[in-house]
Amino acid sequence: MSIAYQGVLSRRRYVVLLVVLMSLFYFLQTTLRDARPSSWTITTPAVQTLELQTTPVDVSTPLPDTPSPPPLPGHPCLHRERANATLLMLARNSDLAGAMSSVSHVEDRFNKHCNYSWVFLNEEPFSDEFKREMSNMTNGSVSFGLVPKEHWYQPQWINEDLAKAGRDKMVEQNIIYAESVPYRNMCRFNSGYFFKHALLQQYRYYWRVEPDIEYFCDIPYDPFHFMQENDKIYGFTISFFEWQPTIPTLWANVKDFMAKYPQYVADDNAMNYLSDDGGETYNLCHFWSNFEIADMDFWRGPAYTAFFDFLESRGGFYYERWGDAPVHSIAVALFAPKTRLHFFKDIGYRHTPFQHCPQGPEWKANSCNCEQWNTLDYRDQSCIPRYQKLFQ
Ligand SMILES: Nc1nc2c(ncn2[C@@H]2O[C@H](COP(=O)(O)OP(=O)(O)OP(=O)(O)O)[C@@H](O)[C@H]2O)c(=O)[nH]1
Ligand SMILES: *[C@@H]1O[C@H](CO)[C@@H](O)[C@H](O)[C@H]1NC(C)=O
Ligand SMILES: *[C@@H]1O[C@H](CO)[C@@H](O)[C@H](O)[C@H]1NC(C)=O
Ligand SMILES: *[C@@H]1O[C@H](CO)[C@@H](O)[C@H](O)[C@H]1NC(C)=O
Ligand SMILES: *[C@@H]1O[C@H](CO)[C@@H](O)[C@H](O)[C@H]1NC(C)=O
Ligand SMILES: [Mg+2]
Repeated sequence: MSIAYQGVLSRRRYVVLLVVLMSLFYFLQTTLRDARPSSWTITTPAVQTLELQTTPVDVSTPLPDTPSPPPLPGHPCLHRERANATLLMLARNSDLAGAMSSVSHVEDRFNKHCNYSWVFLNEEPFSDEFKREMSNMTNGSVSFGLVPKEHWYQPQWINEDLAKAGRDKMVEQNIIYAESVPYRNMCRFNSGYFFKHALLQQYRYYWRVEPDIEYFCDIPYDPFHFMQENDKIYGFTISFFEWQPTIPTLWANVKDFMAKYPQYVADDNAMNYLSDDGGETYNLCHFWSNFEIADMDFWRGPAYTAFFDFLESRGGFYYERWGDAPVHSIAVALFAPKTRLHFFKDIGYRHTPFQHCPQGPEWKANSCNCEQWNTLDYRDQSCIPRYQKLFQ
């Protein structure tokens, strides 16, 4: 399937969705005008929803954390060496069309200027077609890695009867991917193993890219250099609430871990992003990990190694359905000072069904092609208000 054909399909779908959402938006704007929040509302919804809420919201200028670098003449990699970093995609051979679409977005908006390498990982060998198509889409070096079996499949020591009971319970609760073991393999791999892959040992930073994502804006600076120069370990674009039934005992285990290893809990951490009662309960906020620009040396370090090993020993990746998003988010929020996190608010990004569209002057400067009202940031569903409150 050609990229052009994919583009037409997704454009048509996007237009239909846009029309539906806009009608809803205008309907709600007129009928719910009195309910308009005067400032950010901080509430935990009882039920998570996969649809963008369309109630009008205040999209006033966000509070600054670390500002983006000022625009430089020319492109982001002019007269500059590449950072110690790679683009990274985990994919199946069947993801080819979506993978091509994602790579073309990243190349077009950023990497055609820089030639950062791409690493593709899969628990099965990539097809010749997949390798040929990907190699043709970038001038960066491209490598294809096989995930070792012990980093992917459900370990022998997991009690399959218990795991099956956990999956069945989630099916009853209508949880997405409730019955899927491969999905659990993927979440566990992305939580604790990808950065151990041989092909990634030579790199410090990675930028995670999934099939079928979109970038809306030019990225006029190098986010890897930004991370390094500002001592950041974790960058995100979208933050909202996790589905509680996928992680019933995760927070209890996090509390056990903190009690056992208090030395890993950072001073000036971002606990108030994760919890509204000082750590007693988890408010379900997490960074959506399908976009991540992060430092693998943090994942490889003592705090995260101890944390992942502890969670792994509890079996929750299989008995429940712990996601790599809450696991990563909880770790970076607790085991590093909050100043080492970064909201890439100038990077326009979509992973269906949510997107982040820049609100400031960079929308125009960076040739964004998203609708500014269509952004998750200030909805009741978003955790960005809690993140920004950390820096008030
Ligand atoms: N090799 C391989 N990659 C997988 C597998 N399952 C998921 N992935 C990849 O893991 C990442 C996350 O999987 P997704 O299926 O996108 O999960 P999601 O983002 O929670 O859900 P979607 O809404 O379906 O996108 C993507 O990069 C997928 O390509 C698998 O069984 N094998
Ligand atoms: C990227 O690769 C192309 C083709 O090899 C080359 O012409 C270009 O100068 C490279 N750019 C950078 C920044 O490495
Ligand atoms: C991709 O393939 C086309 C022709 O098939 C070729 O002209 C082009 O140079 C290739 N691009 C890269 C980056 O390899
Ligand atoms: C690779 O670099 C060449 C020379 O700069 C350029 O013409 C071509 O478009 C680039 N290919 C891709 C896929 O960026
Ligand atoms: C890049 O980072 C990795 C991980 O920290 C390190 O092992 C490697 O030596 C670094 N490479 C360079 C060229 O600095
Ligand atoms: Mg996905």
